[in-house]
Amino acid sequence: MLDEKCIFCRIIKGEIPSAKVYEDDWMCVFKDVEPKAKVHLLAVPKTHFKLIEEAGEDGMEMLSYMLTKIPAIARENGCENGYRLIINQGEDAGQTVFHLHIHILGGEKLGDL
Ligand code: DGP
Repeated sequence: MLDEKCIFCRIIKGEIPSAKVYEDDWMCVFKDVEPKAKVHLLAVPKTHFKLIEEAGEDGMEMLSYMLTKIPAIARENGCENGYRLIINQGEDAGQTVFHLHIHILGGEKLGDL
C-alpha cells in the first residue's frame, strides 16, 4: 500500500525522478539526494509504513527480504570493503522522511557518527 503524499511512495511510483540502482516487486534502492558518504543509497520497501513497529508481519517479512538483498546491492555499487546500514526511527533520530528506509553508506572509510 502506497501513500500518495509520501515522497518515497511517489519515487517508487516513478512520479518523482530518482537515480534507481535496484528494483524488484518488494523494494527499491536509489541514491540519496543529500549523500553523506561517497556511496549513499536508500533501500525502501514498496509498502508505506513509518517505523519498524508499524511494519506488521508482512512488513517484517519485507524488511528481512531487503536485508538478504542489500549485501549484493551494496557490493555492486562500490561498497566492496564494507558499508554501514542506518535506520532512523522517529524525530530524535533525525528521521525526515516518514516511510521506513535503510541508509546504505560506504565507498570510503567511514568515520564515527
Ligand atoms: P532520514 O533522515 O533517515 O529520514 O533520511 C531521509 C533521506 O532521504 C535524506 O538523507 C535525504 C533523502 N531524500 C529526501 N528527499 C529525497 C528525494 O526526493 N529523493 C532522494 N533520492 N532522496 C531524498
